[in-house]
Amino acid sequence: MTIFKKRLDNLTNAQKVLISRENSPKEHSNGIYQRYVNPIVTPEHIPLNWRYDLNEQSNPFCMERIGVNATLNSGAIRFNHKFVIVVRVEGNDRKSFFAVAESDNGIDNFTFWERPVVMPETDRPDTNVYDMRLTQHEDGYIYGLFCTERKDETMPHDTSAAEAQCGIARTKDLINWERLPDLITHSGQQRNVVLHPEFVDGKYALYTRPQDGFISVGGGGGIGWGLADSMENAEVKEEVIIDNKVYHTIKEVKNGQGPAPIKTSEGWLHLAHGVRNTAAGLRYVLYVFMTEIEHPWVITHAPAGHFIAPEGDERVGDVSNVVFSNGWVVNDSGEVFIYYASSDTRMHVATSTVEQLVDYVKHTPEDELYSAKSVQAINALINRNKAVL
Ligand code: M1P
Repeated sequence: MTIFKKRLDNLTNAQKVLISRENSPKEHSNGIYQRYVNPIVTPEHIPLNWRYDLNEQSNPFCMERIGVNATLNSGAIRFNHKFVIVVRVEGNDRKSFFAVAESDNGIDNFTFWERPVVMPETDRPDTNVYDMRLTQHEDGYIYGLFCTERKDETMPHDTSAAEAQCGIARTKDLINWERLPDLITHSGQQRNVVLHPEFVDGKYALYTRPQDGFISVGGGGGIGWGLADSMENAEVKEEVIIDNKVYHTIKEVKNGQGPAPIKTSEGWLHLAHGVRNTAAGLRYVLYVFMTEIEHPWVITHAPAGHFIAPEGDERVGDVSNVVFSNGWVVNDSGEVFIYYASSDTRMHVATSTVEQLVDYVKHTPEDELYSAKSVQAINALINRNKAVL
């Protein structure tokens, strides 16, 4: 057997085993959500014909020609009775693009569609696109809002100076995308922009994240909120901050809306990420909050601290100590599938239910911002427990 045939057989078999293996819940759960043993999508899940020249004549050593470095921050949607995620695939060349993968049960056997997404461009080509938030809007379209990154032309000599803005595209089938002009806001840069699924006062409503620089939000930051008359030429003229960065919390340095919120009988459930600084660099965790049904910009419940923080192997990757989510799905039974990436490297799922998450937001104490108050909260719990035991 030739080197080519042997290697290709090995690769094909290994990928089959990887994609078809069952995922199982991890032993420990905090009662709020359930983690799973295996990541759901890794670079090894990427189809071989995207990475290898499969012609033995032109690739006798069966070398990988186009490498994939990471599969991360994925938008998610229930589509044609499948769990569908739009994965941020990052090549070895550092360029990210989108690719759709689907699963029947939402926790394993994720398989990529035939080709990556061909995203149309505006007059200003995107250097890099990533972190798509999918919203099934009541206007009938599925919108994908994502970060479009380009060179910051105001700093021509700084080869790492970049500008982040919100790219907008819409689709009905997740294959053919109509690119719309980038969102206009009156902040320097934008990342983590998410479209609310319903009209508010007859307008499109957007969660934003204004920032002064590309990495640092500077004096800006917080999760913002604004309305736009249309998505064909989306402009948020007035942006208000609805969830601020706060000193000595998990969102001290920056934060950002995750996926579009889930509507429940008690309010809108939101998933977001918060960032603090440490001697080891930035630490990204996920947190949850709830807003009023009629006023999705008004927070009603904000549990203290993180909801999901990097754990075990999740802590290590390209950008270590990071969990990030821009996709979750609710099925017909009210089960919630939370798709999150660890350390900008691979995708995971955690499951919960709407009922559990509503209980979590309503009954987890809020952050009272002082150590003494945290001790008071624990003592109050001990006292309540003494009364029942
Ligand atoms: O590297 C961690 C994350 O950093 C950015 O998030 P934010 O804009 O909140 O800082 C994004 O680049 C995100 O893709 C990345 O996972």
